[in-house]
Amino acid sequence: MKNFACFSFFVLLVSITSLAIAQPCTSDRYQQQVFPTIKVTKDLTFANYPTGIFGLNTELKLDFYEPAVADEYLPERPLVVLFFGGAYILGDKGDADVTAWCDSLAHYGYACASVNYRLSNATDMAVNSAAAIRASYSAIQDGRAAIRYLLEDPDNLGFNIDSDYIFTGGESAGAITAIHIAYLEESERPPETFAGFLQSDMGCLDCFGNNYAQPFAVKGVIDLWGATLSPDIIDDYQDIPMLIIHGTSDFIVLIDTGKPFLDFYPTFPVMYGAIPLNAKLDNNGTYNEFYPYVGLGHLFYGLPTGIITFPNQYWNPVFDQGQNFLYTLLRYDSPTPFGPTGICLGSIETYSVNPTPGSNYCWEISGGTILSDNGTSITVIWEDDTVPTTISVTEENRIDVIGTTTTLNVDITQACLKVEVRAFLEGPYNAATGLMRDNLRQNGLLPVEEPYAALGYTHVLRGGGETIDPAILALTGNNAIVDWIVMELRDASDFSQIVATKSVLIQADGDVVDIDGVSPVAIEGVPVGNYYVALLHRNHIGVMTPGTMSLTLISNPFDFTNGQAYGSLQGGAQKIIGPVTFGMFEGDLDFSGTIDAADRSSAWNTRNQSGYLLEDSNLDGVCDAAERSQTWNNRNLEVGY
Ligand SMILES: [Ca+2]
Ligand SMILES: [Ca+2]
Ligand SMILES: [Ca+2]
Ligand SMILES: [Ca+2]
Repeated sequence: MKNFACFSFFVLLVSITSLAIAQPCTSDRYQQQVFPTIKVTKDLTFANYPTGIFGLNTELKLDFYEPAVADEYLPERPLVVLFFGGAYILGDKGDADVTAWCDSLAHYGYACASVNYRLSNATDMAVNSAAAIRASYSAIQDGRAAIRYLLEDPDNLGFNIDSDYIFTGGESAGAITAIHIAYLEESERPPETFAGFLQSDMGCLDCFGNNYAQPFAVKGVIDLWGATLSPDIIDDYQDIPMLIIHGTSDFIVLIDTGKPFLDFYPTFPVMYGAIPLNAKLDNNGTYNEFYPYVGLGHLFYGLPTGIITFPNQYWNPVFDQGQNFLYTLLRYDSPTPFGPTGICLGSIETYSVNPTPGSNYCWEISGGTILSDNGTSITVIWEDDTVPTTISVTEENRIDVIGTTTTLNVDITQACLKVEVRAFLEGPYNAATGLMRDNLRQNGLLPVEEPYAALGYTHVLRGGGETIDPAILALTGNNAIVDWIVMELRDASDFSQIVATKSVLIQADGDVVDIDGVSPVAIEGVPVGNYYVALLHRNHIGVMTPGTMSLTLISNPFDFTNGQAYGSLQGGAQKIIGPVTFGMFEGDLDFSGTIDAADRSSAWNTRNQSGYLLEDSNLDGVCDAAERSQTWNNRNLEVGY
C-alpha cells in the first residue's frame, strides 16, 4: 500500500510536470518551483589573472545553478547573476544568501550564477581615497567577465543562456556591482580607475579576466541595500528596470545619500542609496519597484557569512519581491491578431500575428471554427452570431513565458449573402430593345430613399431605409436604374416566413442590383443556406423562385426572365412579354398583391398626373390610358405564393 502510494505520487508528479511542458500556451515556469530537481556545478573558472611578483596565476570562479538537465526543455533560458556582499573585503559565492537565491531561482526555471570577484583589503580602503572605487570597479570588471564566460561557454558545458534575458543582482557591495554592470558605460569610468600616482590603469570594462567577445545588455537589476557611485550613470536611454530593497535604518550603506558607515571613513566615496536611485529612475521613467523596510538596518534578512543568522523572517518576503520582479520583467502582452473585423456569418477569413522568432501562438475562437492553423495565422469560418464573436491569441515565447492573451472582437455586420437575380417588369419593358425604359431616372423622378416602407411594406431584419448616392443615377444604357424593387429571402421550409428583406434597384437590362447600382445584392445578418428569393415591385405582381436557392457569399445567378417562377397563374407566374421572355405582370396600382377593380379605379382617379406615381405602372412618369388598359388586361391576377 505504501509503495503504491509512492508510485502514484511519482506518476502524478511526472504527469503534472510533463503536462505543464507539453500543454501549449500554459506554463507556471518563473511563477512556481516547477523544477523539483536542480543541478549545481561549482567552481567554474571564468577568469585568470597574474598576481604577485612571480606572476602567479589566480583564478576567479563561479557556481552555476540550473534546472536538472533531464527536465530542461528550453534550448536557452534566462540567467540571473548574483554577487555576494561584504564591503569588497569579505564574502564568497558560497555565502548562504546568494546560494539560497540561486538555488530557489533554478527551481523556478532560471539559470543562476553566484560569482566570485577580486577582494580588496580594509587597510588600503581606510587610507586611500581611490581604493574603494577601484575595488568596486574590479568587481564590476569581474562580474562582466563572468557573464562573458557564461555566454561563451568555452568548454561546452551547456550553460545555454538566452542573452536577451540577463539579470544581475546582489546585496550591499554585490548590489553596487550589479547596478554598475547594468548602467556603467565605458565613457563613465571613474577617474580613480585610470593610471595615477602609485596606481595603474585598471583597463576597460571588458578588458579583464578573459578575452571572450560577448557583448551583452542587462534586462533588470535586483538591488538589495546597494547604491551607486553616481546617479549620473543611470541614463534615461538605458531604461533598465530595478528592484530596490533597502532598510530605512541602514547606516552601512545609507538609504539616502552619504558615505558608508555614516561617514566614519573619510576615504570612502559618497554613495547614493535607494532613495536617490528610485528618484533617478522615476525621473527617467524607468520601471522600478522600491520597497523600503521601515526600521530595519543593513543585511536585515540575516548575516549570510561568519556567524550565520540567514535566513530570518525577512528572507521570504525579499525573495518573493525578487522573483515577482523578475517575472514582471519577463511578462508581455501577446500580439493583437489582425484580419477582417466586419465579417459575415458563414464567411471564411484569415487572421494573423506578426510573429516573434521562437514563439508559439495559440488561437481561440468564439462564434466560429478554426479550419486551419499554421501557427502564425489561422483560417476561420464564422458560424454563430448568437455568441460573442471573438478571436484570441496567446503567445508562448521562446523562453516559455506566456503572454497575456489578446482578443480581437469581430462583428457580423457586413453584407453577406450575394443574391444575383434578373427580372423584367412588364410595364416598362420594350420588346424591340429588350430593355426596360428608364424615364423615371431620366426625368429626375426616382427618390434617393427606398419608397416601400412609406407604402406600408413591413421590412424584415435589416431591410428598410436604404438610400442611394444620386451619382449612380448617371448610369445610362443597359445598366441604367429603372426603379426601386424589394428583394425578400424566404424560409426554405416555410416560404411564408420572410427571413430578410432589402430595397434594391433594377436596371434596364433586368439585373437586380444592390444600392451601389452595380453589384449583386448583398443580404446581411443571415447565414449561408437555402432560401426562396422573391421580388416585389410597387405596381407589378411579385415573383418568387420556383424552389430554394443555395445562397452563399458567392453569387449564384438566377434569371426570372426565362420564365421560371413559383406558382401557376394565367400562362404562368409571369407574363410572356417577348420571344422566350417573361416579365412581372403590371397593374397592381395600389400595391395590394392583386390586380382588380380597385386598381382600375386608381388608374382613372390619377389619370393624366405625372411624377413618381404608384399608379404609373409602365414607369414613363405619367398615369394615363396605358395603365387603365393594362389593369384590365391583367385583371384578376394575384401573387402566386
Ligand atoms: Ca550609463
Ligand atoms: Ca446590367
Ligand atoms: Ca391591387
Ligand atoms: Ca404610365
